[in-house]
Amino acid sequence: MYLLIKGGTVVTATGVHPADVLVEGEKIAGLFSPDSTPPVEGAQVIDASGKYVIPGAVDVHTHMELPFGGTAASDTFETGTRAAAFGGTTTIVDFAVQRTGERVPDGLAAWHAKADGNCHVDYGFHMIIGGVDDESLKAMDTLVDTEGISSFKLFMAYPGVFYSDDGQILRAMQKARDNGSMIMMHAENGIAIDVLIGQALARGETAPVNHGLTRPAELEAEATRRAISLAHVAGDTPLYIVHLSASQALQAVAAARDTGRNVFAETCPQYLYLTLEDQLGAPGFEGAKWVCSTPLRSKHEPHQRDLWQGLRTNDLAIVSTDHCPFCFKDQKELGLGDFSKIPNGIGGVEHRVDLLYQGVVDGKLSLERWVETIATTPARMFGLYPRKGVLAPGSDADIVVYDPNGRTRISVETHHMNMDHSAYEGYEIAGKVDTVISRGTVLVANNEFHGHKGHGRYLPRGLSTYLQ
Ligand code: DUC
Ligand code: ZN
Ligand code: ZN
Ligand code: ZN
Repeated sequence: MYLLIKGGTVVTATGVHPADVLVEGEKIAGLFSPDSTPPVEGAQVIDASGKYVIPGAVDVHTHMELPFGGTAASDTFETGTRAAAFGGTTTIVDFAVQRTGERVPDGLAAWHAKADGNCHVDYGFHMIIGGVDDESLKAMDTLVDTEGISSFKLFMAYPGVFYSDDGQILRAMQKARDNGSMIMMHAENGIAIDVLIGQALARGETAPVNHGLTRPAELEAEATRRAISLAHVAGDTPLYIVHLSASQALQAVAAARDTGRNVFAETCPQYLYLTLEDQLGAPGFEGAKWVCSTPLRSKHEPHQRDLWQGLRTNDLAIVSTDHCPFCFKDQKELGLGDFSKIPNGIGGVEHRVDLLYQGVVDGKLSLERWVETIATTPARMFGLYPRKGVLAPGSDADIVVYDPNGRTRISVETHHMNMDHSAYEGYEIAGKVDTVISRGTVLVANNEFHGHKGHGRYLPRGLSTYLQ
């Protein structure tokens, strides 16, 4: 069974050139310059003229069905991966959770049970270690060796929930150094933040915007620096800072990278486009829609400018979504009268490819860098390359045809995520996802969904191939 994507402009991390892409079964069979494409009998042809052909995007930070603050993220693996596909994302890496008090294998089994047979696109897992002790440290080895999980997330935030203290972090980093895995860090000083939250509530400052005001950039920077130091002391464990939002934290990452360290960071579209002022300007309790951690930063500080620059210098290697959707009604509303009870998270798995393409249109990123930050580097960083993240013979045929002459208007009326609002309501993008192919199967064409749940398979991952 052949599929020929004809007449398009192929964009990869290393170049832009006209090429036809031939797919055989689930794999890419070859790329041909247009005048040398051989006739392929019986091939289904997709006309990509005037359009870009890019590797299916890889979102390495999602939270389908994450339990949080007495509720759970509103996208299931089924609804969330369908929305991902609509937005051109053909691989997700979600965070399996060891809850505090739970055993790691039990947490992992629960995550497999949520995802198995329900996904529309391929998926892998990182593991959140919610309790670092002798048993969970040993489990890290097993996960690397036999479960295809080569990255572990720790939290310097959320005391009492996911939090690890510095000693626990150091021990987990030493274990990761020994087994070759990556430590992913939620870098915010949660102990200090909890003091600020308590003081704000005592003053009667209960509105959503206080979420951001009690999580100052300096406490993200401090935790980022501390994580970098601990990784150094552990023996230069590879370290990946998640959802970086503050200029000061970016400076810490850049300084570590300038000394040659394996320190990496991602940011997310919400930090590139949304600000604290969006939250401040929202009427009543509506600001809860923009509550996420790390928080949105003020437009009166240079965070967004610096994040775009960090994407160009590779001090920010990846854009992922931290997709963690909660409905306004009954979920965000849990924080009415107390901002600290608003479930943290913004849903955006559907919009990352478009929002970053707008960065290309605005002259902030090259086409190659667009593809690199949303597909190629995520695959390399987390042991999925060259199966994912590249258009090359032998790679999975995960392909997006992107129309630079199309238009996307983001709205709750048209999105496919299981959310009753959109953090990006009314945003317009000068480009549009046209056709989405996962392992040779057309999932999205002409705005219609042709996939079926269960098509998406679990991806055991290898060690990172991005290290210096
Ligand atoms: N941040 C969020 O916004 N949601 C879930 C967890 C996190 O760290
Ligand atoms: Zn986090
Ligand atoms: Zn630098
Ligand atoms: Zn997250």
